[in-house]
Amino acid sequence: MPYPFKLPDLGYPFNSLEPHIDAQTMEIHHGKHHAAYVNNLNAALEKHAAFQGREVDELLRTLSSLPQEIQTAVRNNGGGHYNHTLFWQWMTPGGSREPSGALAQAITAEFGSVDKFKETMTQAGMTRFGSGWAWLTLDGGRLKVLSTANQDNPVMDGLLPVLGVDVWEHAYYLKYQNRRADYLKAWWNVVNWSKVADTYEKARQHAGAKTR
Ligand code: MN3
Repeated sequence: MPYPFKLPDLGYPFNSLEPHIDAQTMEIHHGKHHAAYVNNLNAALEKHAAFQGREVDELLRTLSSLPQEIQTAVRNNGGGHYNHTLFWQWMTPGGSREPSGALAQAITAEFGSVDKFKETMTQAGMTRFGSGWAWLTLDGGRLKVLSTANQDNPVMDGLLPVLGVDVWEHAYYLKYQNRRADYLKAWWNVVNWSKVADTYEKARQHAGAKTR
């Protein structure tokens, strides 16, 4: 849905990712941080009717075509809205399921094993200095782990994310304080692998369409 963008429902109760992600963090992260990205994105587009028909991913792919005075606001807040909308879906209560099917095969082919992949993505999150995200993306038909600063994401480089994890302090500080490693270790317990399989399939179709 394009402008005016709306805060999507979380899809599960704030406390349902306990003990891995605490309820208060989820409530503030969704109800304050994500809500602010949505409100600020709408505010940026308010006086720019020509761009109000664009979906958020389209805005992020076409940042350089936007009026210069709103590019930074759309990048940060549109990125924030896009990233968090997926992030909530990439988590699920009672997780601990492993990838299966084509996704598991691709992960094993690229990284050697699911555990090696988790190590690689955790490392990307650990080495991102300051605020940002670690991503699994599909680039040139191959799975690739990378990280971005702030609310940047693979969409801005013409790719689609397969999986992403928020490593801003607001994602973990209440429960884990400065222990980002503990947060990332716990986070793997709530990954929604069936949703990741969906976003992998979308990324494959997107990559296939680009090369045709
Ligand atoms: Mn966040």
